[in-house]
Order: sequence, then C-alpha cells, then structure tokens
Amino acid sequence: TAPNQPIECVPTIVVEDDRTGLSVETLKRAFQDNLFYIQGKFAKIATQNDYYMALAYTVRDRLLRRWLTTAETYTHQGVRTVAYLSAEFLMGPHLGNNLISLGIYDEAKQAIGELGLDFDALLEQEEEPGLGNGGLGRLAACYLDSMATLDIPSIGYGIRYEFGIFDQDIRDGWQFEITDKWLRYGNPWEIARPEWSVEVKLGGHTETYMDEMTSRQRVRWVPAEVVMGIPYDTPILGYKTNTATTLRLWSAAAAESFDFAAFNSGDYFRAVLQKTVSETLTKVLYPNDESFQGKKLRLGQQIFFVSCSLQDMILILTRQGIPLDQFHEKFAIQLNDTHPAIAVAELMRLLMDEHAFEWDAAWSITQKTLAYTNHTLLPEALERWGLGLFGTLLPRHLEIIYEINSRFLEEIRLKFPGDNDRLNRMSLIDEAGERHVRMAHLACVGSHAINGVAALHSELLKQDVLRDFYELYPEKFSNKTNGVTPRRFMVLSNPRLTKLITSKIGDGWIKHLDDLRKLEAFVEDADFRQQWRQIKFDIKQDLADYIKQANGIDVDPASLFDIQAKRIHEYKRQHLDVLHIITLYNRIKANPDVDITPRTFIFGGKAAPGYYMAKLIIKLVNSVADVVNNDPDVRDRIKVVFLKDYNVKFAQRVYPAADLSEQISLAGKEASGTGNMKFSMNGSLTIGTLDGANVEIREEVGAENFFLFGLTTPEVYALKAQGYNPWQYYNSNPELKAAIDRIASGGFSNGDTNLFNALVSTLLYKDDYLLLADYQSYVDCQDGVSRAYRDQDHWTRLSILNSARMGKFSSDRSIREYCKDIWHVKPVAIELKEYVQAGA
Ligand code: AZC
Ligand code: PLP
Repeated sequence: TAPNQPIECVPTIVVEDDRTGLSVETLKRAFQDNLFYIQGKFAKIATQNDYYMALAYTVRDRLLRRWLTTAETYTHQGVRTVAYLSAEFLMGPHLGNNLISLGIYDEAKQAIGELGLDFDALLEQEEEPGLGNGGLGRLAACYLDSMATLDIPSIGYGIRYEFGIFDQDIRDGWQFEITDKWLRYGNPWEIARPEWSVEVKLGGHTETYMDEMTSRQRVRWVPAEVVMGIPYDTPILGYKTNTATTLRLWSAAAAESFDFAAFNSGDYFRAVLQKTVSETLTKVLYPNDESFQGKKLRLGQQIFFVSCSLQDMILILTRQGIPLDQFHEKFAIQLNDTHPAIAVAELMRLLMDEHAFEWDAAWSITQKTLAYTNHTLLPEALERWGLGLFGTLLPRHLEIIYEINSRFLEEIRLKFPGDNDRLNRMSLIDEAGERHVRMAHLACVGSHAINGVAALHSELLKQDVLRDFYELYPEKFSNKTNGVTPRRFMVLSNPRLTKLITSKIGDGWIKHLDDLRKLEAFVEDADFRQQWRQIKFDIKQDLADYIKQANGIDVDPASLFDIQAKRIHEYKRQHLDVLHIITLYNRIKANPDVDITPRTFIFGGKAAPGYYMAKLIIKLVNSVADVVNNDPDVRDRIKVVFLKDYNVKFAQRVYPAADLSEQISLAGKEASGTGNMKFSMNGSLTIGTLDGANVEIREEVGAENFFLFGLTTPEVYALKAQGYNPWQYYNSNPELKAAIDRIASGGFSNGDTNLFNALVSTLLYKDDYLLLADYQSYVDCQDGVSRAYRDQDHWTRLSILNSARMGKFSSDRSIREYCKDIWHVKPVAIELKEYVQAGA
C-alpha cells in the first residue's frame, strides 16, 4: 500500500461529547465539569444549590442543539407560527420535566446517585418560576408543552417578573405573604438576549405631521418616557421530539438614550436614578386572581410586554425579508384573556404609524392575526380602564380605540337600526359614570376568533357576557375545552402509577392520552386492582410524612384523602367544604360513637393579599383544624390540614395522593378548572357540581363514577331571579344551622363571636354563591362518598376508570383543536443538525 493511505486496523475511539452525550458516565463527567467551570466550586465547598445548578446546566447543554436547530429551521423555512401572548406563565420547575422530555430521567438519577448525591433533593432545590396566579397561567404552561410536543412552531411571550406570586406562610392561622425571590441564586434555564432589545413608549402626547414620502397626514407619538425591553429566552422541549420552542419573557430596563438631555445638562445623578423607575415595570406580578385592579403600573405591564412582543415579531419577519403585509400569514396570535388585549390597538399603531400602512390594510391584518380566549364570567374580573388613566399612559392608543369604536358602532347601526341600547351595551367605551375602555369588547372586535374554555362556559359566554357580540359575529365563536399535560402531571409527578400503567398498555398513552382507555380491560383483574391500590396507599403515606413534617399533624394514609387545592375564592366555596367538616364534627359531638368513615381533609391555596374574605376562610380552616384535630371525642377519625404555599411543586405532590377531589364551585362560575382534570387523571374521584369542565369530565368517566351534587346553572339563575333567601335554608335545616351556629358562637375562636362575623353574616344576609342552597345536597353526596369508600375494591375500580377515561383532557387535544379551527398552523418536523464537529 501507498505510504499515505489510511491504515484501517486502528480502532476508532468514540468519545461522547460532554455537552451532548446521554450515557450515565458522560452525564457524571459533564456534571462535575459544570460544577467546576460554571459554578466555580469543587465538592468540598459546593452547596446543594451548586449541585442543582451543575445538573441543570448539564441538562440545558443537551437541549441546546434541539433548540438552535428548531429556531434555525423555523427561520429558514419562514414557517407559520403561533405566538401565545400571556401576562402569566406558571411553568413550575424545569429540571425534572426536561429530563423526562429528553428521556434521560433514569440515567441522570443513576449518575447523581453514583456521585453520592441525593437526586430528589436536587430536583427539590429548584426555585420554581411562579410567574402566574393559578389556572390561567398554568394553562399557558401546559399549552407550551403540548405545542412543543406536537411540533407546532410556537413562541410564548410574557413578562419576566422579578418577583412572581408571593410565597405563603401561615402564622396563627392567617396567611402571611413573603416575596418570591426566585432569581436570587440565578436561573440556569434562561438566556438573555440584550441584542434583541426593543423600546416601548409611554405617556406624552400625539401630533400630526405631513409624511413627505406619501404626502399624507400621519400621527406621531411624542412619549414622556421610553422603556427598554430585554428578552430572556427559555427553551421548551417537547416530549421525545427534537422540537424545542421558546418562552420569551421581557424584562424592563431604562432606555439610556432617552434621558440624554439630563445627562448632557450635567444632571448625571438624577438621570441615573430615573433608571430605577423604568425597572419597576416588571418588578412584581399582581397577585389578584380573577379580580381587576385598575392600577397604572398594571396597564404599563400590559402595553410593555405586548409592544415588545409585536415589535419582536415584526423584527423576525424583517430579518427574513418577509414584507409586513404577510404578517397575518406568518403569525397567529392568541390573547390569553384580555391582559394582552391592548395588542389590537398596538398592532394598528405599529402598522400605521411606524410602517406607513393605511387604516383598512392594518385593520384587516390585525383582525386576521388575533384571536381571544375568555377565561372567566366573573364580572369583577373583567378589565376596564378609566379613560383618564388610559389616555395619560397611552394617548395614541386611545385615539386608535376611538376610531375603531366609531367604525364599529357604525357597523352595529347598519345591522340593528335604531337599537340605541345595543350601541351602549356594545361600545368599546363604557359611558356610565366615569368613562372606561372595555377590554373584552376591544378583544372581540379586533379578533377573528373568540373562545371559552369549556363547553358550558362557551355557551354561557354566548348567552350572557358576550351575547351581543355573538349576535353580531356568530361565526367568530367556538369552544376549546382546556386540557393539561400528562407529561408533568402524570409521568413526572406520579412515576409509580406511570410505571404500572405502562407495564400494562405500553407507553404510547404519554403522547396519545386516549390510549388510557386500554386500562379498562384490566379493571376486573384483581391483581391489577391490588397494585393500583397499593400505589395510591404508598403515595398517601408519602404525603402523610410530608404533612407530619410540615404541619406536625399525624394523619392515617388509610383514611379517605379529601383534597381541595386551588386559589381561595368565595365562588370556589372552600367554606362549603368546611361546613361539611363541621357537620361531621357536630355528629361526633352529639354521639361520639357515631359510625364515621375516617377522612383527612386537606386544603391548599393562596388568597389574594387584599381579599379579606378569602383570608378569613383560610383562618377558618386552620381554626377548625385546631379544634377538630385536638378533640379526644374525634378519636382521629377526621383530620383537617391546611398545607401552606400551594404552587406547582406542591400541586405535583398532592394530585397523585387524593382519593377525592373537591370541585364544588357554584354552577356557572368556574369557567373550566384544570385542577379537576389533574386529580382525575391520577385516579382520584370527583365530588363536584355541574360547572366548567366538570360537566365534560362526568360525561367521559360516566355518571356512575362521579359524585354529583348541587344546583345546575339554570336553577341558579331561576333561584336568584325569584329572590334568594338564605335564612329559609338556615331556619329549616338543623344540621346546617348547627354548623353555622358553631362558627358564630365562637366554637372555633375560643368563644370570640367577632372573629368570623364577616363570614357568617355574608352567608346569612347575602350568600351570593348559594352555599346554603347547595348545603344539603352536598352533605348527602358526601355521605354517599363515605359509604362508597368503605368498599375499597369497588372504589379502586372507580379510580381506575377515572384515569382510563381522561384521554380527552390532554392539552394535546386542546392544542390540536386550536391549530385546526383557529390558528391553521401545521406541525414542522425538526431534523437535528450538527453545529459542533465531534473530535475536531
Ligand atoms: C381561570 C378560570 O377561573 C378557570 O376556571 C380556568 O380553568 C382557567 O382560567 C384556565 O382557563 N381564570 C383565571 O385564572 N383568571 C382570569 C382572569 O380569568
Ligand atoms: N394553581 C396551581 C399551582 C395549579 O397547578 C392549578 C392547576 O391547574 C391551579 C392553580 C388551578 O386550579 P383550579 O383549576 O382547581 O382552579
């Protein structure tokens, strides 16, 4: 052979790349490397957080090729993309979820174990990004997971709050709020992209000028303030796919160039201090769930993230050389409630004032691009901004809204001549009292699609809150029942059940949740039922250990775990649950030997800091707990536990441990609920009203497998119309009266008859949420639950059937429906590229 020919007999040495390799050995090496070179620590001085960070970076490295390939593919192909605009993304911890999506959970666990560290403790170490209040923000997070998993080109746009939802402590039974310093030790999942910053204007005035190029009058906005938006990107990896999409959150910073005058005039100090004002814009999440507070800072947050996001989309197209008249072909924008509804006016402004579009062209693009999801029927949650405040902060947007309104009212006049009431009802401006902009109306007019989040809710929108809009634009309306991701809420949070299910039906269900139906074939298999029951018991034991450590209360894992975990709100009726507990307690006090199915009542949930009644409900739960848990007559048959600080981490712990899920809102008030789905998937039975998605859950699992009680929505309307009188129920129902009396007479407040007075009198004199009307039906239904639980084998059958029939409630199904009916976006498969030459 010639001397320069390669000699074949030298074996190839394969070295797995430390940033991409997935074997246990490579993960160990990469982990140690990151500990040393990224965290700058070695074993002797490393903290738990250093180890967490080292593992997080090890995982992030493995996401990056997928992420960059996804971004490059989308850019290169100019794909149609979903932009999900939401003021809240309640993501929960990333580490475990990314390990599951990458398919290396077990390998990582082994690697960390072999290094002598506690893997679960590292997962626990992650400070969750709590950038949301509850259901609405968590839904946005589930949707990102499903869009990535289904290979849908998508980007989530939101706000990078420095402080997310407060941490809740309980002191003397009362809620105590603590700031959520989630960024304190750094966030390994995000990458700042200051080079893609944009500027947002606020305040000031507008003026007209002659545009030389087009010889037309145009409007110029001269702002009083300019704030810079810096994007921070987090990869969202789909489950076992190459697609990794992006969550892009905006952080506010001072726009230096703007205060140039102050700098030049020598007022350097004032100019620098001024910076801190801009930065407050994204300082903190408003902690109100479903109650509107017309604060200027909040409107500032809304325009800030909406303007940043729209400008970003325009830049993305511009960089690709795509003309803006194709904006609606390239982006489908979903407005998650009205928080981003200012997008209607902002997109118009950007197109007209900054890109020289004429009104009609801009309006056509705007309407074709935007779609609006409504998440609540509660009147107190509907956003309406006083014109004074609105015009001061957004003078140009107000002009645009007036123009949209005048054209819109003209349209109504044509369709409904002479109907002045209708004009007043539908106007974007509420003229009664202090004038307001109605954001839901703006969203309806500016969007091509409007949807509710469960079948009942979507119907009620059409009949009630948005009835006029439905009559005008019936074709815009549809329903998209919510869903939740089984990756986080089953695979990650319930590994034991996942393993059992997979051993029977394979793992296809994780991406095709309808496959869970195959479990029905095993319901009559006694051995399978035994395994199912044992797993539930073990998980309950773990929760019991947690309760012991967190609250110092001993609970019996064999007792019925009855859980209500969600934001505290009167419409959700945690206090109805409490009335039932007191009723059982009264029965025991009347006859200590009464036959009672042992139960552990577990509550979790935060109250909005300014919502007194919700805080009083928390105090009541804790006060009842103190009395019931310590009364020797009770003999441990009932226990009451309030677990503090309900968040995503906590949710993942409690859903799998429930026997009974409490979904007891007044019919017609809960738009959908998503907690209801998470409980049920994990084999919990539901006691619930015909509200929100409960209706559909019951349809799926079968009426015989669901504990139904309470008034229906039409009955609620009828009862209110006829003049509801809570006293009637109180006076005619001895158990109800006894329960309320025990609270009123100081039975849970050491004789203090004042403490719960506000709560008692609200129930007796108002009772907007009809607790008294639903009480008997609820207690009877609970008695049925207690009887059913005594037949453990039968209960297990129902539990299995509940899981098996939850396929509909995967967020994958919801996202497919949005794609098909609203977004018209198709999946794009990602083929992985090599960016790094191995061994080069
Ligand atoms: C919630 C609804 O109350 C809840 O029923 C629903 O499941 C969830 O949205 C997701 O759609 N709404 C909110 O959290 N907040 C607002 C302002 O509607
Ligand atoms: N908060 C957290 C942390 C959650 O995980 C969920 C679950 O969906 C919710 C709130 C919403 O709960 P619900 O649908 O019961 O209101």
